[in-house]
Amino acid sequence: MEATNTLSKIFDKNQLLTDPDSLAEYGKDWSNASLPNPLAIVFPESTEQVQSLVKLANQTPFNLVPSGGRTGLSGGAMASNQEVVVSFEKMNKILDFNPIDRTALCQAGVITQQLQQLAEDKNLYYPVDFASSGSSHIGGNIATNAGGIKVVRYGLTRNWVAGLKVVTGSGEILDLNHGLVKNATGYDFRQMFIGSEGTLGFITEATMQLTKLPVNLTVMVLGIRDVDAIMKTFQAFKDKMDPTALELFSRDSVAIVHEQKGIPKPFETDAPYYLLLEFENDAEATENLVLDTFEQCTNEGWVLDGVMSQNEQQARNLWRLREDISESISHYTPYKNDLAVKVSNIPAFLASLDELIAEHYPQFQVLWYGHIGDGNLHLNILKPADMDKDAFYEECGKVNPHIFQLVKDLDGSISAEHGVGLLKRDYLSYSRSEAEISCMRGLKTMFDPNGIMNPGKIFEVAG
Ligand code: 2HG
Ligand code: ZN
Repeated sequence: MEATNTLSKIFDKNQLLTDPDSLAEYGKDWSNASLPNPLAIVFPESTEQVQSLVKLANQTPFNLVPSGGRTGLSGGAMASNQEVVVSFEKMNKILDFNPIDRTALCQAGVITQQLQQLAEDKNLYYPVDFASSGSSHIGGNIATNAGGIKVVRYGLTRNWVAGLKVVTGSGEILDLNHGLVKNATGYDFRQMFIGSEGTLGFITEATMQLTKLPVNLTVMVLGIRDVDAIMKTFQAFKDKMDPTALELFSRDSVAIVHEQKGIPKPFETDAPYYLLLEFENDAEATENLVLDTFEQCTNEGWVLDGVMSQNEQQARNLWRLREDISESISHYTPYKNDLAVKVSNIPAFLASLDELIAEHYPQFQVLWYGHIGDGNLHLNILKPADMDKDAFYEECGKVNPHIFQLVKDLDGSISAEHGVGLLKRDYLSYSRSEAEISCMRGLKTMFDPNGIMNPGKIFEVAG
């Protein structure tokens, strides 16, 4: 095959795989959004090698799909059309640490946990965190502008990218922002590449900002009476403090994590919803404030029961109630939605969504959980054991327009943190106007004139 022969001019035999098992493995991500069918997988070890590959791909031509930890849930890393998969696994080094700027220069394939660990070793903190931190890559996180469980305090991955090195679709190397805090010299292309899902170019290095370590993180899990009480409790705590996480999950989520992972329920009292609150327990006064607020919410009848961690191990165990949900439900082949509205719109959103679900999904088990502190809710519909996967997905797909219309009416997002990829592509217009999509296409043409970079992701390539 012509393309594989030419690839071996750039990649030695340790940097190129074409065996069926590797093609099947590297051609997909956690979404399993389509069938993997790549041509080859390459493992570059430098920005220059990526540049040579991109130039070759433009000439030959063939298409490229970037591959990080492949933990994506929207199909952004699926390679189903004989593309060459570019794995950043061998670009996995932290090249530099600067204690004055508090930055770490990472190659794209550095694993999130590796950066978190480096920060901790230096008595600092990399705050972007999620269940897949043990396998997701920094490059992939940036390409989807990953969110996770600490956004309410620390924001998205975007906030922590001080500089980027990218290879554009036309094979230019761009070194963007150089780690600067201030830089008012015109368009900030760095921001274009964050969240672009590899459609404009590939990230090869990133300068990541670190911050000070939080003090004595303490976790509280509260059993909540009903939907109305969720927001009231949420507000009561937000008014008094600045939590590092504020997460929601439903009774069924707890039951499944208990059944699948053996994680004990937080307390005996049954509750339809749970809130997980994490805060810096930095003074006796803080703890007293939290306990007073807890008492206030209990007296109001919003909170039915609660538990607070007394040490790190207990905090970790309570976190598992929330963090283990996604993996615990995976064998139910869930149909996933990742929705966001402004926090002020959550009550209206929850109420309408509840009605919609009761009307359209009476036959399915629906699971709620998410990052309520930043307005992001994950809605997972579980496949009945006796139902065929395709039939189930088709059924769920029919309800999408209703859900997405609701999101649109509230000026929300149809993909808060998982990206558009393949799975949300056909629904993009519920969150972005035609004028915006047309500007996106213009940008794509500018950075990737031959359309070789992760084609078909975010939007269909023009025919
Ligand atoms: C989470 O918040 C992840 O746990 C996965 O974003 C969400 O499984 C999901 O739908
Ligand atoms: Zn999430």
